[in-house]
Amino acid sequence: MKIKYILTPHIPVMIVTAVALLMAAHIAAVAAAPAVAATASLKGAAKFQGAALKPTRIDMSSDPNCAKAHTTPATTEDLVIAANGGLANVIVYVSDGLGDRTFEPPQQPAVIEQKGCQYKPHVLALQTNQKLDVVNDDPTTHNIHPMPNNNREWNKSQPHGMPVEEAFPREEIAIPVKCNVHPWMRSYIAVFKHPYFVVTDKDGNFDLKDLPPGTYTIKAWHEKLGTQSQKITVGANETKTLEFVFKSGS
Ligand SMILES: [Cu+2]
Repeated sequence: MKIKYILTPHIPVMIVTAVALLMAAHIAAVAAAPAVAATASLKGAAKFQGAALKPTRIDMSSDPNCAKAHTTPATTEDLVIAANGGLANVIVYVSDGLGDRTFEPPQQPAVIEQKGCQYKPHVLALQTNQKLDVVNDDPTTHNIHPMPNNNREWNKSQPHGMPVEEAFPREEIAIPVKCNVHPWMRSYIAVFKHPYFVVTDKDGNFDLKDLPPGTYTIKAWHEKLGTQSQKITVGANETKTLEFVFKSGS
């Protein structure tokens, strides 16, 4: 009976505490939920201006497992130009204008595949601390080796099917990546501390969505043709068009 007497007065206190905690959690959740804010978008294209350049063939004869994967000769992807002049593999991103906002990495991992002894995609962009899944479905061993300036360098041998998981904690545009086994294998990985970036598609087009309205410096990066910059102001629910023209040798 004595024990009961001691415990009983605590139960209402515990209930009150639990209710208070639940209420606090609810208030915190409501406060943390993002408001449905009006957003802005930037749409456009990267173009190549200059003499037509043919892609370079890759000789994969040193590894028959790589050569066998191609029915037509594989070509380099450092300059992919569409028939209309659209330039692929350009990273278009917010370089300035976000103030001191901070962003959590997305739950979804970014994925880079080694397919037919080439990196897919050739240019990948992801957020700081976002998980990177490196996939090797080729019937050969690769050795993925990013060579960063601002992140830790790593170098991993990856037999067929073996999972490799990594992440880059610091912003860097962009990290050259090579395979230590196959010298023709090259890609770039760009790391951003915010989610406002996009890579142009095979026709050179991009669509940068869900931007907070504001004034931004937008940059467009290409591994061979350098970086271009434009300043733009976009309002709530507004879409603006941007074009970046890259010239051979510029
Ligand atoms: Cu390789």
